Amino acid sequence: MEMTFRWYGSKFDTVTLEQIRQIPGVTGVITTLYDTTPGEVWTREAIHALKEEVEASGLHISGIESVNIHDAIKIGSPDREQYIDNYIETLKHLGEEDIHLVCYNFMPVFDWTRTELARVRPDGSTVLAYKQSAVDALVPEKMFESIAGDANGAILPGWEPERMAKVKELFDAYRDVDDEKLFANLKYFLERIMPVCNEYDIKMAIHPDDPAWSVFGLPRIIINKENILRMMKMVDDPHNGVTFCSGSYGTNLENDLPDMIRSLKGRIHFAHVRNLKFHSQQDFEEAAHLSSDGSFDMYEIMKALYDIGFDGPIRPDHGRMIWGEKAMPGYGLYDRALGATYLNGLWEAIDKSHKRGI
Ligand code: DNO
Ligand code: MN
Repeated sequence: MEMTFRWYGSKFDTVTLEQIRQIPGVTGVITTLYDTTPGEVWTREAIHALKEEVEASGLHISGIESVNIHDAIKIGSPDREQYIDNYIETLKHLGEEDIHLVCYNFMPVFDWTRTELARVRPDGSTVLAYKQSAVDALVPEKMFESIAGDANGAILPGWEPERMAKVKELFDAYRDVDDEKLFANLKYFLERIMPVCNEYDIKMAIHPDDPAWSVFGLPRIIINKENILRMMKMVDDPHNGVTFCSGSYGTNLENDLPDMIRSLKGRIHFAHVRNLKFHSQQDFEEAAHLSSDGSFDMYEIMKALYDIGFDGPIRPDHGRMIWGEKAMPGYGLYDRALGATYLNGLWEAIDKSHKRGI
C-alpha cells in the first residue's frame, strides 16, 4: 500500500503540500480539480498544471477524489449521453497525464450527510456526528423553506445555499428512481466508460454511501456486501472497483468490515480507513483513528487489507479538530497526520509479523 493524504488544492485547503510532505511515510496526495462542476470536461492542461504543482513539492498524485457524476447520469435522463461523453473525455485526459485511479460516488443529490459538524468529545476535540433522530425531525418541505429565508426552518450543516436552491428540483427528478433503477443507471454508465478505462488502465473506485442507508427517501445502493458484490459482478471488469471506506460502510453495524474486505480481493483500488464511535445504532460520531477511541478494531481492518495483498493508495479519512486548528471540518492537518502515522505503524507491525512467521 501507499500512504496518501487528501488535499483540497492551494486555493481552498488550509493544509499545504509542504506540510503533507513532512508527515512520515506519506508520499502521495489524493486531490481533484476543485474549480470544476460535475459534468464538465477536465482539460489536459488543467490536469497537467495540478500535477506539476504537486510534484514540485516532492509528492505525486496517487489518485483523483472525485470526478463527480452528474445527476443526469444517476437519474438516467436523456441528456446523460452528453455527460457520459464528457466523463470519458476527462478520463482520457487523466490517463494521458498518467493518472490511473478515480474515486467517485453514486449517491443521489447529496454526498455524505452529517447532523453536526462540531460535536464536542470528552477530550475537548470536535468531530462530525450523525444522529438519525435529527434527520427524522427534518421535514423536507421545512428544509426548502429555510432556503427561502425562514430562520426557523431546519437545515443540516454543510449544505451550501447555492446547492440547496437546486435541491427541490433534484428531489423531483429522482421521484421515479428506486434502487433497481439506480443500479441499472450505474451499470449503463460503467459499461460506457469501461473501454476508456481499459485503454488507459484507469481504476474506477466507487465510494460507499454515507450513511449506508436511504436518507430523505432517496435511493442508496452502495451500502453493504451483497450490493457491492452485485455491482462487481454486473460489470465484471477489474477496472470496476471499490474505494473501501471503513467509516462509511461502518455506519451500519451489521457490516462486518474485515469480511467485506476479504470478499473484495482484487477489486479494492483505494482505501479510506477511519474509526467511528457509536452511542447506539444510527447514532455515532467520528473518533480518532486509534481502535481504543472508537468502535472498530482497526488492526483487523488493516490486517484484512494486508491479507488480500492490497497495494493501492490508502488514506486516513476524516479527522477530529484538535490543538486549536481551524480547518474544514474533518480535514485538518493534525489528527489526520496522527491517523496516517498510526495506520503506518499497524501496517509495519503486521508486515513484520508476517515475514517473521509470527
Ligand atoms: C467520506 C469522504 C467522501 C468521499 C466522496 C467520494 O467518507 O471520503 O466525501 O470523498 O464520497 O466521492
Ligand atoms: Mn471515505
